[in-house]
Amino acid sequence: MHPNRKLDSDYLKQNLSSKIIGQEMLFFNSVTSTNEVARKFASNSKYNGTVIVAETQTKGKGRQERKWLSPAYKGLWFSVVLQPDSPAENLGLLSLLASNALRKAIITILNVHPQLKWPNDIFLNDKKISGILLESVFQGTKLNHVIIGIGINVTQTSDDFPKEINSIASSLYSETGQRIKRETLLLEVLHQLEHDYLIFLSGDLNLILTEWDENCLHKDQQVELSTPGGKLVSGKYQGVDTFGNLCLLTPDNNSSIFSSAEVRIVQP
Ligand code: BTX
Repeated sequence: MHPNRKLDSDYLKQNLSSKIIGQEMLFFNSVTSTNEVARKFASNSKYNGTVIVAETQTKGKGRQERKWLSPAYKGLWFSVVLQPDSPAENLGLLSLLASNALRKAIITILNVHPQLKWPNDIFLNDKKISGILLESVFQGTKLNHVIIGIGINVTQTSDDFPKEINSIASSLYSETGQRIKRETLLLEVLHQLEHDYLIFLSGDLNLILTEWDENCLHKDQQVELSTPGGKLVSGKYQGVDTFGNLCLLTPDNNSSIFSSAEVRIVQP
């Protein structure tokens, strides 16, 4: 497969099976961040389900203003605009939904089983192969729109990652030895996302939570959380609540709930 092959937009449009997500797909060679492009459309109801795809990002974003490396042609870098008629507190669930949909798409295409790290990282063989950045705007107590930014490392080899992240990051090719068409994976991700999004809209939130929980990397583990305020909290991971928040049992036997933090597994 040619290493610098652009995504085939005609093939993608012709083979799309979803009815909402991806009906409108916008393709770019290079953008700062697909989430930034999506932001321009996101509040207009005409763009519900729109997908913005770029071959490379010059300012790909991770959470908390971290950088996301997005080398040209080597991965999938895209954002999905959604306008669910949903209470604001369901945002955390959408985050879990996105990572679980991605997990299922990877199983379907590559027959390997990634694991999920709260809130929405995807790991294969303990390496980060994908990341998700949700950005949202609220209107009162409701979600106005959500931008789900998804990055999937597809063909990078270990030389493609700078040494600071070389031991923690990897790609689907590096971990499986399988070369896949990026189009096939993108179509499957959009299909799974829509499948699970329709479940979310129907209100069957338990299904999303259960599937996510069963595939969680740190299930029943001792973890250390670093909160956005810089505080470190240790305890036993107890699962997620009905809003997708992380529940932690601290050493003094108290249950604490976190809506945002970084999770690190503490080796026994
Ligand atoms: P995160 O904050 O969990 O991860 C960012 C961290 O991951 C970085 O600080 C770095 O250590 C590491 N990292 C950077 N690039 C990569 C990479 N390609 N693979 C593995 N590890 C990496 C995760 O944030 C959320 C990432 C979302 C990316 C998508 S791409 C499309 C959309 N547009 C955009 O700007 N962001 C999203």
